[in-house]
Amino acid sequence: MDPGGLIQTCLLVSIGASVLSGNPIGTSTINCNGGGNQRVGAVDEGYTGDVELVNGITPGQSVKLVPYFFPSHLEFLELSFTLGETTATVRTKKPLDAEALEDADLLLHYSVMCDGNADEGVIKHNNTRTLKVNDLNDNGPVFSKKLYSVTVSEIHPVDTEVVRVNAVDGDSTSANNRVTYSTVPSSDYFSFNNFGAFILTRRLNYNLVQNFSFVVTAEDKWGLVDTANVQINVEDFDNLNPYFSHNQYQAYIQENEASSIDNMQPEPIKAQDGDTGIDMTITYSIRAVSPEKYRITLTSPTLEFSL
Ligand SMILES: [Ca+2]
Ligand SMILES: [Ca+2]
Ligand SMILES: [Ca+2]
Ligand SMILES: [Ca+2]
Repeated sequence: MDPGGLIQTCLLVSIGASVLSGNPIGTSTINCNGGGNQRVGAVDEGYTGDVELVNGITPGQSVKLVPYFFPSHLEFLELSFTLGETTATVRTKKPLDAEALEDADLLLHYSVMCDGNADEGVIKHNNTRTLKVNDLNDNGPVFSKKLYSVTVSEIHPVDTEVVRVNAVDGDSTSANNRVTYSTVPSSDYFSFNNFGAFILTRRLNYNLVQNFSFVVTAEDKWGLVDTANVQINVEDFDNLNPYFSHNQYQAYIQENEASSIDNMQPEPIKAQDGDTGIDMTITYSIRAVSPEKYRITLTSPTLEFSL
């Protein structure tokens, strides 16, 4: 067998094994005399395990983990170190979360400090570290409400917005947190745009449709979804006239008699308002009497006939 091929094979096995064994993401050598800063590397969020192996600690020198810029970042980390040893290990206390690092550009900041004796006037130098935490798509969109219910007047202007839904995806990069919206069923009355807004596309008519129901879906690029319901209730507006059920009403009255007319045919005079969703008061009046020498008065809406 070719010896070169054998070496190559062994190396591949060795690299594979080191990943599986959970080696630290980065290694460094501490500088207790002047401090320093270093990028540890990058890792996907959710990672748990060793982050950094710190070498070069002088026997007897103590080191500690301290915050750098973002005190909250230390909630993810702890330092494993025993006095007298020359290495220390920074490891996770809990899974790394990209969303918790949004203010820091997804960089986890910390510092390993040489913990000199303050009484001796030793300067404690920061050895600052940054670890890039890659965002994964571990959040789906979430609607701000499960039910959006609005009431809109039937005279609401066409081409204007009626209601807008909103879903937020908690991921920290646009690749993972961009949301697209869709709705069912489609409607002749509304268009639905990708900002989550329902736009009225034709005049509403309370007498035809009193409410609309939709299901909206918000989806991120990787197929995580949330749904919500939208209810649009139409409110009647006083835009229609009252109308009589008959064109003509008839009654007979005895000669030389003044009385109330209560045998109206085909039925007592009654008008109804064209607007069915609001209780508008209807008032009646008599425009003209013919022949003019007779007088008819109206007592809502019974007719009183007088000579
Ligand atoms: Ca997360
Ligand atoms: Ca994420
Ligand atoms: Ca997402
Ligand atoms: Ca109306």
